[in-house]
Amino acid sequence: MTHQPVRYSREGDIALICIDNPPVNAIGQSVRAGLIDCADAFAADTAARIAVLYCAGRTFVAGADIKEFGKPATAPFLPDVVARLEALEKPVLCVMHGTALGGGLELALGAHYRIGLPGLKTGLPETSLGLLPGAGGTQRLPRLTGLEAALEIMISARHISADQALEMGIIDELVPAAQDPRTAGLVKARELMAMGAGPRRLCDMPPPQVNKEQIDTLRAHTAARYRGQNAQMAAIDAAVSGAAMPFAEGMKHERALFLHLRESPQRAALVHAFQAERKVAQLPELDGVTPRAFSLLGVVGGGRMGSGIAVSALLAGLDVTLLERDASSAAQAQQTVAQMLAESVKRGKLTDEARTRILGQQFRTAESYAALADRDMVIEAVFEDMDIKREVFTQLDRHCKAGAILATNTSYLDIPQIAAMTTRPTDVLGLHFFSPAHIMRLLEIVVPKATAPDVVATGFAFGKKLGKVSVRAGVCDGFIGNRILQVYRAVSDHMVLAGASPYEVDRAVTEFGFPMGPYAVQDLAGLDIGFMTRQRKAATRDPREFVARWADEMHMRGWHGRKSGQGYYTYDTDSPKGRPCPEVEAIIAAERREYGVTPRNFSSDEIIARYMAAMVNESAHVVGEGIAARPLDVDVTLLHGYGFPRWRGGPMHWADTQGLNQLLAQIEAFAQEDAHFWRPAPLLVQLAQEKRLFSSLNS
Ligand code: 3H9
Repeated sequence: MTHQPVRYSREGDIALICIDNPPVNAIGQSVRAGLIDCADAFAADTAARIAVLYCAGRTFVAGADIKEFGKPATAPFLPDVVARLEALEKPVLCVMHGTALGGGLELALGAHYRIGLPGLKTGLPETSLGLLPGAGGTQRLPRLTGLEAALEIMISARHISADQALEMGIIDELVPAAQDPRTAGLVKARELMAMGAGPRRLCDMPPPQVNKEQIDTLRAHTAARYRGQNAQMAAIDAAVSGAAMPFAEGMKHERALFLHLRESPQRAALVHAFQAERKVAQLPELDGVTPRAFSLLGVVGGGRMGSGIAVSALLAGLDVTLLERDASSAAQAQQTVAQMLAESVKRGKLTDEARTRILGQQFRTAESYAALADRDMVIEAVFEDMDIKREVFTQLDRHCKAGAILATNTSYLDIPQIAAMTTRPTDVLGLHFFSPAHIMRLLEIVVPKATAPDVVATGFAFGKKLGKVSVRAGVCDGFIGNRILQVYRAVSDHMVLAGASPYEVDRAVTEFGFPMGPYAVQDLAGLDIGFMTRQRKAATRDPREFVARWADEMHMRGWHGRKSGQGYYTYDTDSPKGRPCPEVEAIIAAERREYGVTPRNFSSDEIIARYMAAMVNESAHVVGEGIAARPLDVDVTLLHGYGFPRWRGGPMHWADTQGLNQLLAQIEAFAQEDAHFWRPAPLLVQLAQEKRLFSSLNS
């Protein structure tokens, strides 16, 4: 028998409508059609007095089926399905469990009564996918919770807890003890029948009050916070306009706005980002490979990075021993970890009791490698120096048990060389965290050729446990992210030498959607970091490569960026975020004179054209060389580690929207000026010739 995604049955005088569409009961065409059939069956079933709508599996409906976006919409449409349910003459009770999101909550709002199971999370996260709630959410939720509360839910796209849902009236009741949705529904349905409850429709409720002043403030705030994005403002428009119209008119307006957003490039980019984040961990090399144990973790080095890694693991419930070289460094590390955990309590990520328990039972510092003998996995996070790493890995090899995984958090050193310091190179891999490690979600899992498949699988299982987005990277200087970063920073310096100011570059880049431009980022990281990187590379650098000496000059003057109050920008109490500095421009002007450069103007468009062309071209090199498994791995890396605007999908997705031929033509034109820097990536050339897109390599 073929699987029916929606089933109708009856228990006594209670009709049961069960959605069963794994994994998350998303509402696709077959579910919509099934719901209409079941609503008709219930209406015609004279023995049924009430219907219980619930879901099989781990969750109520998690939303409309994302896979249908980008394809022509097919009837029946979700707003009509919800309306059909709401219009029924007999009461419908909805039981929500798991994650009832987007179209799932909208479906529930069409029911006449709603109960939630413990652990329920609900919300309208459509704006995070570049959409607005398009099945009545902008019209029904404000009638239930008031306009402001409903708008906050839609704009933030956040998940609301069961308790909050009860408080806001989204559910009528929170089932006190864990029950399955069907049983909970039957109990509540009997109670409703005993009370003689009839249909209760949100569409019949009066529209919400509109406080114009508050809405104006919200609009201004939203426009600033979600700069460049369309969906949040459209959601406000749908809900506010709907409050001044009859329900049916409001629904029409919502639908028109929804369909417009559905076709938008921002929706395509945001859905790409959502799907790419899930696909990064789907790699053929992991199929059927069982990860090793990793619940007992060791961390070597208790600086900010090592402590952040320890905290990230502690928050995920792992047991951590942190090794430092002496008692005073260990005490310092203990303090840093305690402080980070206290901050997590402040941010609401942890209770105070849990913090005490973690520090008492899950965490300890040590000063001897022998303390790491029982660890399943050890991550080294010490200073970036090969001699120091040699000492660490020699000791780890000596003391760690057989089968323990030895990981390095290096951001650029040669991992095969580190692995060769041990007698077990198959057990070595890179786990490259981003700072602060307990907050940033990106984890590059760097895989030397010799690494055993179950060690790679353990890296991914570990990343998942920590709530990270893990991306597989091959071995090269900078792996995926920092390698691409070096190139788009370099092209910025090229433009500054030719006449753009660092402030013009930063402005163009932030207007494009990055939270900060490359020079503001360097100030934040510290100009001393860039100086050390240049020193490290000096010996092996190709003499044709342009290296800005103004950055060295700034470093020599003690200008280390934000922390010293002066970098590319001047930071003081008047300008905590920094203001342009004429002296920086003078230093740059002197260098232009040395090179005999007559400065020229750069428009924002030209800055972005060069910046993005450099980023895309290097990304294509990275994919072509197999450093990134697919274009989507580059996108996820740049989205989560480098502030790439999510609503543009990542550099490879963005490149596809621009047309690869056009990008290649630009790069070839730039190569006329500087053939050394602008080397068109063979993969880009090939795809452009074959009229294919980067996305063709994602499946
Ligand atoms: C909407 O509803 C529009 C309506 O207003 C209007 C209509 C007219 N569709 O994340 P996971 C897949 S817009 C299809 O790994 P978790 C997901 O790709 C939608 N598939 O699990 C993955 O597949 P795979 C509004 C979906 O436990 C698998 O399910 N809703 C959908 O970490 C497991 O997902 C949202 O924005 C979907 N809607 O998290 C909610 N959702 O195994 C989006 C998930 O092949 N979803 N899949 O990679 C989520 O936030 C999370 O998936 C959820 C589960 C919290 C539900």
